[in-house]
Amino acid sequence: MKLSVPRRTAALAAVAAMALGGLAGTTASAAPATPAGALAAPDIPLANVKQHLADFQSIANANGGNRAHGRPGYKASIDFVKAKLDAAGYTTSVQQFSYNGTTGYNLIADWPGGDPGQVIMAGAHLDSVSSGAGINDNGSGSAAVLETALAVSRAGLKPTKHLRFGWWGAEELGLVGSKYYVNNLPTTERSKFSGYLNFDMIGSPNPGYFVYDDDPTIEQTFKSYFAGLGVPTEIETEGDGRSDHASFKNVGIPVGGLFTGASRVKTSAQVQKWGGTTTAFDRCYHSSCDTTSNINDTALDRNSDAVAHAVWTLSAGSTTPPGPVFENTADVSIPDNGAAVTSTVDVTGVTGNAPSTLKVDVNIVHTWRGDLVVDLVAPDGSVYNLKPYSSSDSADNVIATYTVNASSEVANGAWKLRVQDRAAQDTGYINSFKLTF
Ligand code: DTR
Ligand code: CA
Ligand code: ZN
Ligand code: ZN
Repeated sequence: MKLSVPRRTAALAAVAAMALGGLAGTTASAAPATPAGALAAPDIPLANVKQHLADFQSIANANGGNRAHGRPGYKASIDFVKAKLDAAGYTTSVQQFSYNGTTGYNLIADWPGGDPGQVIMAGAHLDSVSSGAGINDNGSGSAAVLETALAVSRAGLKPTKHLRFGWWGAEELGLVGSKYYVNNLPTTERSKFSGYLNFDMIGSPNPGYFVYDDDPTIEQTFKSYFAGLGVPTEIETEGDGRSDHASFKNVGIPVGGLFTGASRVKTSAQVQKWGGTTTAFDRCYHSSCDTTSNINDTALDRNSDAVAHAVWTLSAGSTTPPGPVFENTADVSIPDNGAAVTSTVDVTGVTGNAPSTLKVDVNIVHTWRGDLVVDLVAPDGSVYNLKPYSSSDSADNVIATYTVNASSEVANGAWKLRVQDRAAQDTGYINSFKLTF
């Protein structure tokens, strides 16, 4: 049992703080396949996406068979996705709302960097209906957006625009979570959105390939991707109002998205185009059989890769090679409830200032990480809080990548990772500390 210690009100100084700036428009012309100077998106590994679906299935199995609003399986899904994003260097926040007398949650994840006045957001609803696990509806969209966000992190993407990702609660009850999010965005914030991309049911077992017919630039981005695969697409006609993009469209934000079909029956002409059978695109729509066996792998793979293509293209991201790396792997013991200790890296040979996306890889072994306050101290003594004290975070170890806007700091000099254990019991040590410029 931890001793209660006043929680630090942690002002996370410049750790990917994202203030949003002015409006950026989208052009009506067709988006280039990959803008000049931007690199093509990586392939999204289908196996990774399917692993997320398997994890969603396990969560449902362990929580009454569903991941519905107001049920334990939904909050467990939020916690699952959030943990992966935190470990990948995202700035995450969980937005609570109330509906039908129960608490709902939206998860928002910001990728540090990019123009805060031009926000590209990709999202999916994370809730299922109460009758089942909701693997296609909408584990498929949630998993593809999650894996794309993780791919952004793996690539060290440096987008021109600011990237944000969202997982919505209570969509099945009427787009409740996404409406709450948009309605609580001040008008000035809404006007900074360049676009919102929605992914709801993108792995249907008898799939069609539908593209939302909303913003022309976003629509063309998806269409050209599938054309490059030689896969014909159709305009999604029944989509208006049928998923979370409607919340954004209703306030004037450009939207787009993908869909592989629900209970509607595939026509014979569509069978000619896409294969499959003249039955429902998803015969398990809103049913208990919407499990991991209710997925078409080819559709899930193609659509996951299309998500990444759109995120890379519309944010005009480029993966510039990472700069020099400086690391200290010497173990430094952390006194229990005692004085702060440091691990130092001496940076040399880097001209000018540090970047706005300085990567700080932290590896601390500890049996109750909530005890720890972790700071990055620049050569001139400026302190950047990476992790605040938490009386409730009882998990082990701090193994994370933080992205710090250190652009006001001269690069060369002694950079320190400073760690202090603020509560008695549980001990640990700094295992390693690495800076990538
Ligand atoms: N309402 C969505 C499923 C859905 C039905 N038609 C469309 C069109 C476009 C996107 C999604 C949908 C749900 O049940 O979550
Ligand atoms: Ca893939
Ligand atoms: Zn649904
Ligand atoms: Zn859905």
